[in-house]
Amino acid sequence: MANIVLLGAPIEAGAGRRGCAMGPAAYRTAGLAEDLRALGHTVTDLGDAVPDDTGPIEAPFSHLKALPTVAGWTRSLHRHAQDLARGPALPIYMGGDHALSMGTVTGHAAAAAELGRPQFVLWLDAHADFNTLESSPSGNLHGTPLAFACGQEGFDSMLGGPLPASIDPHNVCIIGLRSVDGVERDLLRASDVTAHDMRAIDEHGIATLLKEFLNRVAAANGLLHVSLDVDFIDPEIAPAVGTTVPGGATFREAHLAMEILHDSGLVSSLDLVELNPFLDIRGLTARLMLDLTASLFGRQVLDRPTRSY
Ligand code: B3U
Ligand code: MN
Ligand code: MN
Repeated sequence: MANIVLLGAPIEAGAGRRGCAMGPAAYRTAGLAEDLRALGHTVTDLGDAVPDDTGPIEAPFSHLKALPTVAGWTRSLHRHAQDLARGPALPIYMGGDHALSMGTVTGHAAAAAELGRPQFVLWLDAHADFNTLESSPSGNLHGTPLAFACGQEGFDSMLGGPLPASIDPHNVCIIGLRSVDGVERDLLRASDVTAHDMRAIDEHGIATLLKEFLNRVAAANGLLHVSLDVDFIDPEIAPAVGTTVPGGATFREAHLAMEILHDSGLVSSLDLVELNPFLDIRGLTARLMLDLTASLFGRQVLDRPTRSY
């Protein structure tokens, strides 16, 4: 059984609309800790992280939104993640928009470098989040965290200096892609990142794509951070997200991915990002995210009582 810590990261400054700051509260209300305990895990809720006060930071490009706020979150979450990665428990970061991964992924990368182990990242998302500060078409920083974590240039304002350790793009796998910007696509192609769009899922099945990557993680004795964006899932069943893109992962594809991740025993940290409870329908999306998390932590169909009517 796992020893799990929950850390809330109520950041919404990276997204184009407000509401993600309510994400951690929604996960608590829906009963994330209780669901994980019901599976036999030990769960400690550490409460919510607080962003650093960075003072004024001049944005390198004027269209960037809320850069000092996002930098404050990045610095705080980077420290939290590095500390938690050194400890015995498996952290789940309850977002918050995807800009929170600027802190979590880089914190885990720094801790992995201390251990001398390779850090792998699985990015489950409709978007690549591989824009740089310069290429971002919207100025919304939740479109940039993977580029930052992979050591793309121009991000020194985020941590107030160069990254202590970046993620080797060869150790990154994105699954679920269906919206990538022009320059972002060029950057992605020029990198060593493995990127699977929805067509790849249609043609090969999500199990094949995921297992290929997990075999690499296992062969390298790597640590695995999973970053789960709500918009990975089809908006018909996960509507509580600011940037809906049709044609996402189905209920079964998403659960199967979580079940395979559980069986691999490789996951060492998890982000749950982009839940916007303000856009939800009676807690539907929050509950789906809980159920997916439960699958990742070992819930199986036969654990659930069959309801009879
Ligand atoms: N690639 C676009 C859109 C986007 C990225 N992530 C989300 N939306 N959620 C951008 O603004 O960078
Ligand atoms: Mn994202
Ligand atoms: Mn997305």
